[in-house]
Amino acid sequence: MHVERKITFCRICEATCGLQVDVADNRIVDIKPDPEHVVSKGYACVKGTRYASTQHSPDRLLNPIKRIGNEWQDITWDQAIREIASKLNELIATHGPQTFGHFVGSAGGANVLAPMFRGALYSGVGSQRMYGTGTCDTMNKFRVNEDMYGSPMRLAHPDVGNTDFMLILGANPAVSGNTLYHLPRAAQRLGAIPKRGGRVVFVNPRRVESAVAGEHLFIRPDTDIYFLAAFVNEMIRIGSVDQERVDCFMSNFDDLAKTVQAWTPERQAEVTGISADTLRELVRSHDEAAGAALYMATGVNQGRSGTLCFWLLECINAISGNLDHRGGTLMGQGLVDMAKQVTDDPQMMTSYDRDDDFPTVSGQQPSGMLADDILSGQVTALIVEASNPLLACSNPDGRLDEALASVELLISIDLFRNEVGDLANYVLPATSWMERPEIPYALQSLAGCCPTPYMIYADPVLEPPPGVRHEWWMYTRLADEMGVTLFKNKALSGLAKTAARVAYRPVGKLLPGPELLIDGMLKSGGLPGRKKMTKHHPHGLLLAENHGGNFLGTDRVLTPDGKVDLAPHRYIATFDEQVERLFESEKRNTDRIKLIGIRQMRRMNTSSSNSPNLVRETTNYAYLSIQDADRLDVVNDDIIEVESESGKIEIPVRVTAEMMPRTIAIPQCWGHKNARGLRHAAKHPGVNSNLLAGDGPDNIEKLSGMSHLSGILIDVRKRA
Ligand SMILES: Nc1nc2c(c(=O)[nH]1)N[C@H]1C(S)=C(S)[C@@H](COP(=O)(O)OP(=O)(O)OC[C@H]3O[C@@H](n4cnc5c(=O)[nH]c(N)nc54)[C@H](O)[C@@H]3O)O[C@H]1N2
Ligand SMILES: Nc1nc2c(c(=O)[nH]1)N[C@H]1C(S)=C(S)[C@@H](COP(=O)(O)OP(=O)(O)OC[C@H]3O[C@@H](n4cnc5c(=O)[nH]c(N)nc54)[C@H](O)[C@@H]3O)O[C@H]1N2
Ligand code: SF4
Ligand SMILES: [Mo]
Repeated sequence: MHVERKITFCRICEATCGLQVDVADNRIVDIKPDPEHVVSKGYACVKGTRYASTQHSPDRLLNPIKRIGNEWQDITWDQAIREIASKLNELIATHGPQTFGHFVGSAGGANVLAPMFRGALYSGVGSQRMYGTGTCDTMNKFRVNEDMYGSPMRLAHPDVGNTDFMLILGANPAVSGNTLYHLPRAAQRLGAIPKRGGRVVFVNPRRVESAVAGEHLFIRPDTDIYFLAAFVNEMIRIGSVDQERVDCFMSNFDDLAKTVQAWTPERQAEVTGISADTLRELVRSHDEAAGAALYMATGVNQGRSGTLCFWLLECINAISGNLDHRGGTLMGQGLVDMAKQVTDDPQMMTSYDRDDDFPTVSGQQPSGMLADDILSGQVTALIVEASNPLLACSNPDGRLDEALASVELLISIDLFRNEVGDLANYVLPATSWMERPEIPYALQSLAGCCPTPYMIYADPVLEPPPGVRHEWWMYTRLADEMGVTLFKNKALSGLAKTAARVAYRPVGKLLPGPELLIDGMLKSGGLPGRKKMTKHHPHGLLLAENHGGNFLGTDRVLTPDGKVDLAPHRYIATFDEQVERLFESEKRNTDRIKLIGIRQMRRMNTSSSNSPNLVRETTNYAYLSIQDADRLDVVNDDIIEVESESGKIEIPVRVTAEMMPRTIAIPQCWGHKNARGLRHAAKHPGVNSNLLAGDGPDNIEKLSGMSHLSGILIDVRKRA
């Protein structure tokens, strides 16, 4: 057996760690961390090193399949594309283009080519109905970037290697691999901050794994808005504002100051669980640090005020003089200036094109409206790509199952027949990241969200099975068959369609495919093309360090006046309308329990559940504090009933000192009870905590369309 070692990088999470993959006969023999990768330097987690069990799973789909009643039939790609295109044209002719929806999941974010072709198909058809788990994840940040800096993709990242003070709210980078900026070896790199005399403080309702790198403070879920408002107010009171920088480079400081003036450290303490003294001490320490950065992620994004929270957090970074400053937060430079480019793309800029008052942000409509939009007849055809929204999204009492089952034409593009696939009319098998040529995530590669700037390109490690296809190919073939022009350009559209038509014929092997676009991206960044990158820089190529001082006062600030907007008027209005009101209800509910989620090292959302080498537990558990367990009279393995306004579940208990009292954590993305195409997952289904999350207008954050998935009020009792 001839074993060949190939160097690549993992695309399961945003850490994109370097990997060495030993391959024989087009199968993975072994995966190890790549010790020579320029940033991950020999780190990789178990999800990456055990990917073979997903890649070579006996459940992997190897041909397109079509559902006829309860039976599945293997069909050819010609038949699949022909039948789907014809049904789509029929539905669009009857109901108009908005009837054709799309839903993309997190794995779609790792794919650099698919989004261009997916976007081109939908804009060619004229449909804006593109949803995704982005509105379960992080759309609030894109909204704020657009309003403060002029583009959704102008995203600042902490200068982890040089900072003296980092405050991290609602994130657990040591397990999650971090999100929206590139930080492999997160535990080690954050742990280096206290070692060099700085501080890292985790603000989190759970004492998370990452907190071993620094300090930890409990905060009551979904109260970060009061903490952040008081932080800004206290900064202004003690004179921790870099007034010169604010005057030169920022607008509307007075409106910001006025908005937060009622929020004293004492007032926030009434609901957050963080004392006034602790907050004052943090603000002083932040003020004294030579470079300081605040960062937040999904735990705060998924609350009811995710956009307002990120706005205030970015204001703290900006008015303290830390934005665009070494040791603070930096604006990276990618291969191209994607942030500038998307400002010319109406699909990517915030619009209010729906009938309700929810925005489309960065190309995504609220996933929390999907069931409503389907059940009201607005969406009759839906492609779900790389996602399992039935488990990942709010699904009050299974309403999304009911909605997806009623879609006239449902298509799942996936490696497996997951729960959505099971309801679909067609499942189209896609290539895995091991089978794709790629550069890392767009935010890393094209927007430069990288504290250690570098670039890597990897050829496919494996030949895809003969019956699976890349997503770019599927979208292009559908466009061809439907008669849709791609890229609003007949010549380009013709080229793409020809490339797709011949891609799987012998002649296709001789012709360049869309990988050429990756060459184009590398070369626009002044780097060698793919061939030279693999030959000379297989472990990545370090790029010039970012020292700051390259953003404020330059044409990279894309707002109309070239200044950072510290008080977008919609935010002030929303703050005034919402924050006092929610504070009152918060005070009324201090005794009640709130629900949050947990990411687990061996599971990537729903995607790892079918891997016997990763998931051996038979169920997920509800984690609760010792105080709550005493009060509820439960011990480990007792079953509790958990009820919210939207649903009810039963789940076994684990008692732990990690949890803040009056808070329960349940690992999300479990609940594979209908997983007929995922045989291992079906053996350990666990419980879907998103049956407790509401959907529809009352459960969606108005500025970004984010679903309310964390900090949900619940009632808990021991099962009789
Ligand atoms: N309560 C609660 N709910 C949450 C969250 C939370 O914190 N709390 N987190 C939310 C977040 S941030 C997210 S992103 C979502 C995650 O949910 P999703 O975005 O749906 O992601 P996954 O479950 O990882 O992936 C779903 C499918 O992608 C398929 N897949 C994997 N790789 C590929 C590929 O290369 N191509 C294709 N076509 N398919 C592929 C897998 O087989 C799987 O069936 O969950 C959200 N739900
Ligand atoms: N192992 C693993 N890695 C993953 C994933 C996975 O499923 N498994 N998913 C990937 C995806 S899609 C994403 S988006 C990223 C997300 O990356 P992270 O955002 O770092 O994800 P989490 O680990 O869920 O961290 C969220 C934290 O918020 C806390 N929290 C919950 N509610 C609140 C609140 O109201 N306030 C505060 N301050 N904290 C709160 C939770 O206790 C939790 O520790 O992770 C990615 N990486
Ligand atoms: S941390 Fe993320 S990128 Fe690194 S090996 Fe694990 S799953 Fe892959
Ligand atoms: Mo996510």
